[in-house]
Amino acid sequence: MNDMEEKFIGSLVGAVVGDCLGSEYEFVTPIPSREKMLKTYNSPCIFKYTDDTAMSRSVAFSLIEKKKLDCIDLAKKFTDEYIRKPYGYGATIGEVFHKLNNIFSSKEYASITEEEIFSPSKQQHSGQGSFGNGAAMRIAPASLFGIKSDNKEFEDLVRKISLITHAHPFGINGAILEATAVKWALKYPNNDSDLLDKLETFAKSLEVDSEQKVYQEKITLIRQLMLEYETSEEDVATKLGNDVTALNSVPAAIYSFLRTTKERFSNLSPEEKFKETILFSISLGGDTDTIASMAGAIAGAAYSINCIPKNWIKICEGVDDARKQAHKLYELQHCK
Ligand code: F2R
Ligand code: MG
Ligand code: MG
Ligand code: MG
Repeated sequence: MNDMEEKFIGSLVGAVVGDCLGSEYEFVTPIPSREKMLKTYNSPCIFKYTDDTAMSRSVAFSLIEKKKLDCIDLAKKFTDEYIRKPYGYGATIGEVFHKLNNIFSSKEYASITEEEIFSPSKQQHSGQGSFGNGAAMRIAPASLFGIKSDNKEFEDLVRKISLITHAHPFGINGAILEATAVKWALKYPNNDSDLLDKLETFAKSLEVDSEQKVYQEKITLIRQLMLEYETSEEDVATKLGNDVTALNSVPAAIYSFLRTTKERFSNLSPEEKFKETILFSISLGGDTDTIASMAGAIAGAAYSINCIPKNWIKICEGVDDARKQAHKLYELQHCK
């Protein structure tokens, strides 16, 4: 297996591990100490995955099966999975799936249009759309699939995957920035661009027509945090956020990874850096499964599958499937 395939697998497995381990503490207060956390992860249990992984699996499955983005197929896969197991999802996303289910049950599949598929998400929150982090939390497979796409193609791919459930610009832009970070990490440490510069350029173009430069402001905050030797979890959570919105979770996930590239961690092995990313992201509290899953997708891509602790791999549900899906996405992009 070559380095890039190991990074593909690292990314999808990293996302599953973050979701499974993080879900133990989603909205738990107070977050226990690192020692207590590590003790819990040493206990002989299986940690189950949640909606984050359920939706990522559908994204990967659809891209692999169709070899392109087919939004109608992906919407059907999301909906069938939700109907089969509707627990642990965002508070309002179920409305989208019930409407999609009505479309799929009342019409001939071949007659359904993309416009109809995007309509339920546009109706959410009085027509504003959702700004939850549900589009960003499932996006890593798109980074693998779009590894060779140019910026425009990549943005379109992520935007359409997001639009099935999340129509608010904050929800979509969060997914584009998370996907960009994962794609960048697949080329780390030999990437010749700086991640924050890249994200800032993307955020500027995404927010060019908006009065609110919300993601650009978060990137500035990450830059400031990167200059500090260390900042407490509480301060990072206050500055970057730790809730179920994309704006208050994607920047926290990106920082959780970037922090491990600081000089003060240069003596850590890649495995220790992956662990540090996950434990720090969970220690931020709040939406821990999702922040750890998004951080895990970036760190797993950067440090590769060999750096994900074997004892964590063993206790997380869904790792084997993530491995297989990453392998197939690798074959799709590198063995044509
Ligand atoms: N839902 C959970 N965990 C339980 C969280 C309970 C918590 N106390 C809380 O909800 O605050 N986890 C899973 O949900 C998150 C992903 O959510 P997703 O897919 O984005 O769903 P949804 O329903 O679209 O949005 C999430 C919440 O944000 C509010 N919201 C979204 N857009 C809004 C808008 N335009 N105006 C006002 N509120 C908006 C929704 O009402 C939802 O409460 C992940 O954490 C996943 O693990
Ligand atoms: Mg979840
Ligand atoms: Mg919603
Ligand atoms: Mg969550």
